[in-house]
Amino acid sequence: MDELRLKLAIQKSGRLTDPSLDLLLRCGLKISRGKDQLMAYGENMPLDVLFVRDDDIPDLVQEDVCDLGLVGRNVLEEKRLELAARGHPARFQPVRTLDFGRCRLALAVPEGTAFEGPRTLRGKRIATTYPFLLENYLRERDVAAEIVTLSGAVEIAPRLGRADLICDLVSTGSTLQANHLREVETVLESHAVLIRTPLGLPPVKDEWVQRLLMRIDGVQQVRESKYIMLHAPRAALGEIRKLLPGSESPTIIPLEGFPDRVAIHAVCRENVFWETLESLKKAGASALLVLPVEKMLA
Ligand code: PRT
Ligand code: ZN
Repeated sequence: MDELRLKLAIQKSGRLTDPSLDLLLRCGLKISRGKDQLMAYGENMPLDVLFVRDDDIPDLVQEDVCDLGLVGRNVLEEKRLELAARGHPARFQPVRTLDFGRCRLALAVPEGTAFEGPRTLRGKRIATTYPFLLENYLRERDVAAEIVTLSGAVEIAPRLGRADLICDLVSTGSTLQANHLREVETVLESHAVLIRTPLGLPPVKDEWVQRLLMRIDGVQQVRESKYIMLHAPRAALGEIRKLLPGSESPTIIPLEGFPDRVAIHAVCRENVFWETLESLKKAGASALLVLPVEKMLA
């Protein structure tokens, strides 16, 4: 019955590994994974996890080895362009944007070098590990430059005289700074995405994909969500509802012995700050309580 188990590829060891495993854990998946093991068996779901290099994840879905994958948008879009250049359509679909792996593919020039927009790039040598994304960026801006494709350590290419500037991933910017480079343009905003095969799956598998998607949505909503409880004068209900951040329909409960006051319970889909609590208090609220939300299913 192995063909009825979903296969999901995630990064074996790197920046996406921990947040990917954490997401799956929060979705309720229990896996047993030995060290250096390539595959982990889902004990409580028909879903197995394959641990691979992030660059291989789109290919595994493309070639139907895996049904799902968790990968950076940067890797995905590079692969899509590479496939297109070879005349192949991509056979993976991004189905969810995830709230980790944030970074950007950006152009950076050595400190002290002028940059006046993309036309400055004309005739320049640009080092990158993302030649297709860079080529696409240059083509859209009608700029002819030389792309120097490297497999890593892009940030030292200008110092080694191999390139005039670089196109690389940036998150905090400290690597650029350490290498005396200045970020000048964003080529692509990136974050982790869940991809799936566009192929129709057997109903049992498809049902689990839907369940997983629903759980992922729940997990992501919950991260920011808070449950808030308070007492308030009935007369201030309108004002208080307006103050509750990102809550749709609060529950209003009468308070025994206090005909003019009610209890309000609401799920706020944004963080609740002290300022909000202070405003609520000013509007007449008391007994304010803010709790984290553990799970959510819309
Ligand atoms: O072995 P494998 O091929 O699987 O791993 P890898 O080395 O290719 O990837 P890895 O683990 O470095 O990154 C995996 C994914 O994480 C990337 O494809 C991005 O989608 C995402 N990501 C998020 C990042 C960063 N942030 C990031 N900062 N990937 C790389 N970096 C690099 C950056 O280029 C710089 O060299 O990390 C360094 C530190 O960045 P700063 O700006 O914080 O200094
Ligand atoms: Zn990689």
